[in-house]
Amino acid sequence: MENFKEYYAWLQPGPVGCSASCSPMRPGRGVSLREVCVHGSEQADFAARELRGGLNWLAGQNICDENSGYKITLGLDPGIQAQGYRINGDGNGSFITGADREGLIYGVFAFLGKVGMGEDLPGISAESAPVVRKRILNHWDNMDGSVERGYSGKSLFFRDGRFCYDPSRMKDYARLLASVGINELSINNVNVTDASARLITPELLPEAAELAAIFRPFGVRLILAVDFESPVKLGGLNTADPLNGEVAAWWKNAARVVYDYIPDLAGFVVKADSEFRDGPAALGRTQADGANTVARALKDFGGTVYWRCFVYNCRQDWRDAKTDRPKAAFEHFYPLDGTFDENVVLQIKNGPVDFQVREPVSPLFGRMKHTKQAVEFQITQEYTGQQIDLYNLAVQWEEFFAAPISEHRLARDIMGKEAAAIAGVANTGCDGNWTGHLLAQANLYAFGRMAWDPGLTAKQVTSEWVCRTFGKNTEFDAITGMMLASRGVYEKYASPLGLGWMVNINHHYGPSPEGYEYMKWGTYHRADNTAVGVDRTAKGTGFAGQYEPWLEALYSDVKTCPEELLLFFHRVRYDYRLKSGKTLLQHIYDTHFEGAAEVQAFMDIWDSLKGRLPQGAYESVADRLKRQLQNALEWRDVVNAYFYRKTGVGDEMGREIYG
Ligand code: GCV
Repeated sequence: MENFKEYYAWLQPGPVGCSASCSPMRPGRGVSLREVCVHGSEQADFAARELRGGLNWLAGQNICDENSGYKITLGLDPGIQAQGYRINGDGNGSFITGADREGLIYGVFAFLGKVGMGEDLPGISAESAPVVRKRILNHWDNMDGSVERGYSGKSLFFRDGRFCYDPSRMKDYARLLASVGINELSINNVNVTDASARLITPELLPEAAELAAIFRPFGVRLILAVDFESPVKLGGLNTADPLNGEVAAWWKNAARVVYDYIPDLAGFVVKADSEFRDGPAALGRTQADGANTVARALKDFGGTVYWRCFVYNCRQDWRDAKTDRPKAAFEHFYPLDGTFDENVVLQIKNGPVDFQVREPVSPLFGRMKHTKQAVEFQITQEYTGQQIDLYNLAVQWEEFFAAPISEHRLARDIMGKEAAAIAGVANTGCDGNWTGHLLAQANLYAFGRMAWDPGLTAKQVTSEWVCRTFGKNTEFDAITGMMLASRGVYEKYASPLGLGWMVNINHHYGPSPEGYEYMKWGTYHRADNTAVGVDRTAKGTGFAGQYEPWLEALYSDVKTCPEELLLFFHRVRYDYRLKSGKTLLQHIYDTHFEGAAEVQAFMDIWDSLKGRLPQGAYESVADRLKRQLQNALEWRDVVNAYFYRKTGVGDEMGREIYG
C-alpha cells in the first residue's frame, strides 16, 4: 500500500487500493488494464477522459488505448432513466451507457469503482438510476476562511473575504463528489454575512462562475446561500417584505444578473426567521410569501429555492414549559402545504430539533403531501463527536429511511416523491485528508451513495468504503465492524434514550448535563430528583400530535414508544423498569460504562491492524481514538455523577461514580 494517501480517499490508485489477491492489473479472464482502449462519441468526451484517467490511475501506468485489445465503449441511451446508467460486457469489451451526460459520468465512476474493488472487467455489469434527483452538499463556509461547525480545517473555497482555492484540488473535489453522485453544491454558509451576501453581485460573480466551471463537467451545479434581507442590504430598499413590488423586482433583477454569470446555477438556499436572522414572519408574512417571491425570480432560469424549515424561537424562556421547540417547524410550515410554488423545495432537518444523536423523524415528512421537500442531514459531526470521535452516520441514516412516517409508509417511501432532494451539511475542509478523521471520509461517501439509493444499508456502503480505501482484505472486516458499531457506542456514552443536548454550550463537544438547561434555545430535559425527559404526548406539550394518529399513538404510549426515544417523548421516573428489566437509572449507568469500554475495544481492534494498514493512516486514527477515549470517559463520569447527585442512588454493580 505504499502509494496510499489519505487525500485520495476512496479513489486510491489500483495497485494500492487492492491487496495482492485482487490486483487490478490482472482483473481476470486474461484482461489486463494495460490492454484496454476507450471509445466514445463526442458527447461522451469528458466521461471518456475521466475513464482513461481513472484506468491509468488504477493500472499505475498508461493504458495502451489503441484500437485493439479490450474495448470499452461509452454511449448514451435516452431510454435509460434520467441520470442513470447501464454497464455490461462480453469477452471483447465493456459498454457503459448513460441516460445523459450525467448518467454517463456516474456509469464511468461506478465502473472504475468496481475495477478498483477487483472485479473482472468483462464481468462488470450494473444498472442504476438515482432515486432522488437532487443530491446536495451544503457547505457552511464563511468568506473569511472559517467553517461553521467545520472540523477539517479551513474552507475549501474562501480566504480573507475572497475566493481562494487550488484549482487542481478543486477538480479533485469535484471528482470525489461526482464519484458518489452528488450533483449540487452550495458553497457558502446559510448564515450569510455581509461579505457572502455579495456573492450574488457582479463583484464576486465572475469568481463564482470560475468555480462553477470547474464543477460543471462533473455534473455538479452550484447553489448560493442568500440573505433574505438582500433587497435592503444590497439593494438599498427600506424593506425586504416579499409582498412589496419593489422587493420582488429586486429579486428578479438580482437573479438575472446571477444567471448571466452562471447559467446553470441550481438555485438559492435560504435560512430565514431562524437564529437571529430575519425572514417573512418578522414582517408579518408567511414562509410561503417569502419563498415564492424568491422562487418567482429564479423560475425563468430554471432555478430552485431551497427554503430551510429550521424556524423556531431561539429566545425562549426556560421557565416556559408550554412552548416546545420541536413543534416549531411543523407549526410554521404544515398549514402552508400546497401554497408553495413548483420551484420551492422545503429543506427539513431529519429530526424536529437539531441533528441530535437520536431524534424521531420530523413530522413534516409524510404530512406535507403537496409540497416538495428535501431531507437535510448533517454530515459534519457537530453533535456527534466532531470528527474526533468515530461516528458512522450511515447507520443513523439507514434508521431514518427505515422509520415509519405513518401506518403504511416509511421515510424511504417518499424519497424521489415528495422528497425531491437530499441535502447534507459538508464535513470537508482543507485538511490533507478532507475530513480530519480519516474514517469520517466514509460519512461523505455514504451520504452520496445513500442519497442516490436510500435503500442501501449502512453495512453495504461502509464495507464498500473500507474496501475502496484500504483494499480488499477480510482482515479489514474488523474496521467495517467497528465503524458500524460506532454510532451505538457514541450514543451510549453521550445521549441516553433520546434525551440529547447534554453537550457543552456553543462548541457542542463533550458533556455538560445542564449546559443548555436554563438557556434560551428551547432544549431542556428538565431532570429533577425523581424523573427526567419531556412529556410530548397530548398530556404534555402535544408534539406527538403532529404525527398521523397511528404514529402519535405509538409514540404516546410509554410501552410502545421505541425505547431509544423514550425520554424524547416521555417524562420517566428513574425507577421505571425498561424492557430489559433494568431501572431507567441503572440503564443510564450501564450504557455509560459500556460506551467507554467499547471505545477501548475499538482501540484494541485498531491496534491489531498495525502493520497491515498504511502507517500514517494507522497513526492518525489511533490518535483520534485516544482522544475519543478521553471524551468517552469524561461523558461517562460527568453524566453518571449528574444522575447520582440527582437521585442519591448508586450503581447496582458498585462501579465508581463520582458523587
Ligand atoms: C448554520 C445549528 C448549528 C448552527 C447552524 C444551525 C442551522 O443550530 O449549531 O451552527 O447554523 O444549526 O442549521 O442553521
